[in-house]
Amino acid sequence: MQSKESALIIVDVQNDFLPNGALAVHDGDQVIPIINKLQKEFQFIVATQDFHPADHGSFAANHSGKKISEFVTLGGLNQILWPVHCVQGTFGAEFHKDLNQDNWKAVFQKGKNKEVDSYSGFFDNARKESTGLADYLMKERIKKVYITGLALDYCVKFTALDAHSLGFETYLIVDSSRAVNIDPMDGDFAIEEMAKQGIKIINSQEIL
Ligand code: VGL
Ligand code: ZN
Repeated sequence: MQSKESALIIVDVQNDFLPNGALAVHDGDQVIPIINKLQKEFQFIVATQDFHPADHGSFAANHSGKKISEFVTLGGLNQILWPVHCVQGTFGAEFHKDLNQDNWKAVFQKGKNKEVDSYSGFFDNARKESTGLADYLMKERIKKVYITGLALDYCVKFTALDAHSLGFETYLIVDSSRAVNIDPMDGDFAIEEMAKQGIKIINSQEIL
């Protein structure tokens, strides 16, 4: 069992990021049994949820003449365009039914402001608004965070980078995470970038 100072952060294990979902991550469903085992080792568990309004600016469908994986400017930032995904109130935004939610302390939703995307579970991409996750973890005296889920090259990576920059001792549990891999190397590059920043890359076996 991990100490009371450790938190497991489960990132975006939602139907739209799983096989047959709108923004399916290859083999995304394979993370679920591992995450359920990991949850038994943590006394403190939180989850993040990508939770967009239907008119969100990250959706290609909301920019006439633009296609998925093309770019626009959103919130003053370069924004890649995604298929419509994780729309509030839809099945795609729900957590997978096999993911154990019984011991979660809280869920932090992100991507609710249509004017800016939000990959990290802590801040939007412009770092203007916070979800409250950092204050919550600090108030609960969490010192170490273990981050896993979907997708490795987007929301997991940015959540881990923010956790590290906020001063948490940060671990990426890599075998219970999968990348979108718009470019086939994106997942590998994401791991390299996290490691270079000082995030510790581990396998679930090191905990289980
Ligand atoms: C994500 C792309 C768009 C993620 C969310 O959860 O990694 N990726 N929205
Ligand atoms: Zn999204």
